[in-house]
Amino acid sequence: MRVDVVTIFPAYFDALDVSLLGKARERGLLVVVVHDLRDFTHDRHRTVDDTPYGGGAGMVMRPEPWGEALDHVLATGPDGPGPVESPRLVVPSPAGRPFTQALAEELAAEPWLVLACGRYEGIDQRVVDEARDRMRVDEVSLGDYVLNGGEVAALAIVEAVGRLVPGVVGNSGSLADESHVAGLLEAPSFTKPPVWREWPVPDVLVSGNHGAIARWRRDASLRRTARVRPDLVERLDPAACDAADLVQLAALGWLPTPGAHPAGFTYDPTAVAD
Ligand code: JEK
Repeated sequence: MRVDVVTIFPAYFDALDVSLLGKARERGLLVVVVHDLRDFTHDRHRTVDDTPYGGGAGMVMRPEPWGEALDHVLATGPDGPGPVESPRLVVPSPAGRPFTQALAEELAAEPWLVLACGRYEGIDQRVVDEARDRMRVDEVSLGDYVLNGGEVAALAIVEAVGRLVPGVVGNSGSLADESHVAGLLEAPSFTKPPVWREWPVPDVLVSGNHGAIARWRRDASLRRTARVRPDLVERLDPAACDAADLVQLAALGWLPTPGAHPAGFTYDPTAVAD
């Protein structure tokens, strides 16, 4: 996969040379090319921002350098043979749609991504609207909090997408594992020593009983999700739950929602046994 990043802070992306994705890049599985937006300015001060039309606080990124930067990126292409399809443009924005694992999986199947990192109050909207005439564009948000620019979001997106590119994650079994627990938080993990500062590892995990371990992990996962992410339990598919799941969820007050489309669960405190 080829990823082009456009930013006024290329140094943020030095972090990609470290660790797992750094190795994938050495092996050529992931090619990340970072472009400095200021290289596409023409004035002495390499200006990329201006005051907002309509007034208001802060500055907005001018469209001209962005147009030239995207023209330059499109004039190159992803490495490898085959027809050159236009890339997917991903624009981090606090006003974007949520970046999810489902979108990460979709993007991991693409040969070519472009990430446009804004700063200040964001990029002149015409850049995104014009780009939609020549490529697929997604404005995405990492979550409901405000960052100072798109770079940290772009790093997170490259990491989330990059680890899904075939051959990038060393332990291929660990990715297969992730789909069967989709929609739930994971159970806690433990390693040696078996007792640390008088805190033992849960007995079942050292029992060697693989059936009991799988059940304990599933119940721990359901309990943790119900406690910290009830929104995920509401959207759980009852058809993807076994009888023991339904017993654990009922004990936590969650019952399948009758007649709901799509199916899900509803919290009913009267269902909790005391
Ligand atoms: C891209 C510039 C900074 C800061 C004004 C007023 C309420 C803020 C833009 N999850 C995420 N949070 N933030 C970003 C993100 C932030 C960015 C840019 C992404 C480019 N900034 C900035 C303040 C404001 N807004 C109304 C929200 C706008 C992000 C992602 N992905």
